[in-house]
Amino acid sequence: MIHPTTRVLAAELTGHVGESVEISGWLHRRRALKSVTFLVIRDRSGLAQVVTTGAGPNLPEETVLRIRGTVTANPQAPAGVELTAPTVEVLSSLAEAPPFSLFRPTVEAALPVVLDGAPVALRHPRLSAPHRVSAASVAGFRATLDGLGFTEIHTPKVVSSATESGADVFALDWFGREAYLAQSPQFFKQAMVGVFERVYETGPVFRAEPHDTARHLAQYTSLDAELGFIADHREVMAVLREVVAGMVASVAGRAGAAADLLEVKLPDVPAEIPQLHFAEAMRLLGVDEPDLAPAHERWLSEWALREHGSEFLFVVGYPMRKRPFYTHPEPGRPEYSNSFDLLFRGLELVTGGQRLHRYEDYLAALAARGEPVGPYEGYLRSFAHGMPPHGGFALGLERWTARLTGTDNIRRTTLFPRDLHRLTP
Ligand code: AMO
Repeated sequence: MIHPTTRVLAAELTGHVGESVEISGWLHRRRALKSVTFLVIRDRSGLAQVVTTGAGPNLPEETVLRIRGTVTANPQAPAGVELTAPTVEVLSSLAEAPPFSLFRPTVEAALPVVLDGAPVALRHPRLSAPHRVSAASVAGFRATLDGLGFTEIHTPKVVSSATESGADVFALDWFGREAYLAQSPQFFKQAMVGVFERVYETGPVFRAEPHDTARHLAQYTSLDAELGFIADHREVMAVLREVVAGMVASVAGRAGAAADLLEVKLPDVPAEIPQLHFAEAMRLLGVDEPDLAPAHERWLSEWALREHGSEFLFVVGYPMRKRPFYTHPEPGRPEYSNSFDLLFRGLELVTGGQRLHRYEDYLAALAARGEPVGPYEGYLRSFAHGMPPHGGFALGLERWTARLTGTDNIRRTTLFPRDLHRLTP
């Protein structure tokens, strides 16, 4: 038998003026003045002020408390209410002092200090806010794709062959056999188009890239989608546009307070996101490269904002030689591909495109790259048994949240980052 809780949340107190209520949370701040002591209590909804006459209980900050008191209107108190005449019960052990003050409006500590202390540091409202934005974004991703007839799938994160490129995989011992951490759910999501037509997955992926940058992690969260019966990559881009708009709307609706705290400026998602062919991008940039460098991405983003008033830009038609073997070439211009990247505020946020779907095309693509068929045998079975034209995309969740919240480092949008140097906490 579960007893209904009598707990009232901090944000709900305004609806209970004059009543005796019970709140629970962490002692965010204790401030003793001459004749009164203020206890600020933090719970998942926000902060509540409690006033005791006299010295009040001398408890260390972060101790977990349950407090019963009378909700009293006070225009000077945050949100206009406070709890008076309280009785205080301690629920945790008396808290040790956190590595830095969690009650100050901002955190001055350097990023490594924050990350080392993450389990406690994340209690700071400004440090948890990006993760609330992230959670709301994922909810929007799911809701949009659910509405478009997609099925959510969960695929293995330990695999027997590399999915994206051989060089950047973490190898591990799997009962005496060599195995790898999955770089993406690419092959599985394609195979599941053969079952469900439209699928999506949100989950961890692993990249052993030795990049020590503000936008690379060795483990990140990939928001993947794949859909069948498309004419070409442009249908995938249209779905992606809906997804991004759904994510923005969900952040506004479900994480409004966190977004406000971080002064997030939510982007407008144009009905039609501007697009630029890779060859045209090279011409504008005045260079001739097989891929876009980070500085090129920043320049093109500024160009899209200037020319089209858009914070998003599709770059389509990347050269085939820089794309994985499953990529569909551009009809009539086989050196280019039916693939795209979506740039957002200066950064590559999404990669996607149309895939090969005929068995014989896969055999030819692997042969042309001098790659053996063996490791891909299982993957290629789907194509031997009939697959529709299809395509999909993957959006890097941490990059999205970082760009959205304007943070300088992707690690601030990851609860417990894993990178070249960091394996704890
Ligand atoms: P790709 O390898 O380009 O494509 O990855 C897709 C998106 O994932 C993000 N991303 C990263 N985020 C943080 N740290 C990293 N090391 C990192 N690497 C990539 C980026 C990127 O745009 N299978 C294809 C997708 C597809 O075609 O469906 C793939 O994985 O935001």
